[in-house]
Amino acid sequence: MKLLMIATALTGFACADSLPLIPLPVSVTAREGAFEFSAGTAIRFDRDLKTEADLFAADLQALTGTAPKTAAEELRIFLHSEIRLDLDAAADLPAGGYKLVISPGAVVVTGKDSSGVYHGTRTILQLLPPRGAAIWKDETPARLPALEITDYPRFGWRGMMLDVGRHFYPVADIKDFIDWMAFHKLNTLHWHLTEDQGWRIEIRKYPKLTEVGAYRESSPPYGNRKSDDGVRYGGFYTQDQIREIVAYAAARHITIIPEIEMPGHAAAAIASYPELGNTDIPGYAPKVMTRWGVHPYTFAPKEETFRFLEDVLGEVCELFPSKFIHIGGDEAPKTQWRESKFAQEVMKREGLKNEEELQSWFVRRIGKFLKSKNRRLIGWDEIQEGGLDQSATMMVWRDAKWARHALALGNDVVMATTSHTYFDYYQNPAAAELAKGDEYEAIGGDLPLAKVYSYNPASVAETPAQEKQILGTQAQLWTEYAKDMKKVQYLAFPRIAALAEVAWTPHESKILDDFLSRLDGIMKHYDAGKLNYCKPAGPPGKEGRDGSRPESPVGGKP
Ligand code: TNX
Repeated sequence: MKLLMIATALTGFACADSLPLIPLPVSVTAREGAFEFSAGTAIRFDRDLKTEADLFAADLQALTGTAPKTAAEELRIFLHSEIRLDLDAAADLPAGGYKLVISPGAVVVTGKDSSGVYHGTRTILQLLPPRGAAIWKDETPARLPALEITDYPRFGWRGMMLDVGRHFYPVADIKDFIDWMAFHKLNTLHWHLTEDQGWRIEIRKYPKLTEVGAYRESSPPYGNRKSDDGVRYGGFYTQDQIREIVAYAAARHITIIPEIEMPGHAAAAIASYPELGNTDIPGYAPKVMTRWGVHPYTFAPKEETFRFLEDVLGEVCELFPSKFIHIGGDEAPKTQWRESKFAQEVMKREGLKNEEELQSWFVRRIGKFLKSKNRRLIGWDEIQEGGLDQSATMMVWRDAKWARHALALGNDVVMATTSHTYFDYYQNPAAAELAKGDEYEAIGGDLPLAKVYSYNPASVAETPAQEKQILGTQAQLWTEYAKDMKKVQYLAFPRIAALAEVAWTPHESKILDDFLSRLDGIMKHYDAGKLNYCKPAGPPGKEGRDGSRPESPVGGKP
């Protein structure tokens, strides 16, 4: 054992797998020696990489306490110790890919594009000791093992969905969440901005959406989902805040995909502008909902609604440069459309056989509008139930059969299946979590870390062409049971690490035990960043990885 440790110290590391990197790079080759990184190490950058260089410099300053010198490549100043950030558009790498060469004399990151360079800098940060580690205080250089990494993502869509409708998080919390996504090389934040229980985005043309729709009169407390706390709750993001967050994410190579829910999960919007609902049904009385679950309020299929939605989406398109705009489409009960004479007349007029077809007709109209804005429509998998436009992308959350259905029709798909990506489920046994207090309540169901890790989003594809239609995968953070960012973190981490590897690393390279040992290193970064993550419980009857008993898995109090 001692001999092995000495050998490791000499060569830097014994094998690639022992490097604390998540997601695991595509290829790592060990070389002789190490690069000595210190506060004096400078960053030399290609002039098109100023943003990446500045962000990396700030990250390094957070470690060493000193802002590293940065110099554009064309300034031929001598730097005695440097990390070089280069671009090589001709490099034989997929988009987002990079090469990292660490040698005793220098560290060089070469990206296919700027996102590749950014990913390379995240790898370096994972290789360095975390913030606050003793080494940063005593001024000994940190040793980066000499190596060559060639790395690129498996999927172009590596995402997290965050629901801010059920609970609302301040701008600073969203930025912090984005930083942690970037640390894991995730690149898509699907921002679920509207819900029955709250509308969270300022729309200039319709001020009541936030005056009325952003507030509810009560919420269910933790531990008793069928009751009411009687406390008014709400909040929303101004357009300036949204621009700020979009720019913050973009600098970190994360695209934000906004979601505006229609025709269901729309009670808050309908409460703000009641004329947009099915006003001709008995007992029509929309309000911002105070309980979770599925509610019957849906937009009426009338011209006024389409004008409203196009105006809203017009403002959304101005705020969000993403190619995709998410229009929701999930869990839209058909009860009100069945009851509404007006909706039934529209169905007759348009020759639609049932309410599912009415939803597809609704979605097609919105799709046409988005196309006119040069955007692509994406929606939850229910939007295919009544027929589907070829250009629509399907976000599959229910059974894999809906993925197969969309793939067979030739549509693109993002895999977001409940079985493997619902981070609002328990990651340790529910009884153990609830024993710690009501604030540990999750929606239900089990989704342990290992199950997330086992996910193969492409398993539904039957041909290589279908495999290409799978754009990627994302995890969902529905936030009925996450009143603050601490609880969001507790649900998200460390499962986010498993998802990141599912989305980035070739499926054949994934080995659970190896992932878990690398996760030990990543958790040191979590600790240093004061992230409120859930410590995974060990196998039944044995001590957990952190020494705790599985009956009482340790986790910071949310
Ligand atoms: C279903 S998944 C929903 C959400 C809930 C979630 C809870 C989907 C597209 N809709 O509205 O928050 O279940 O797990």
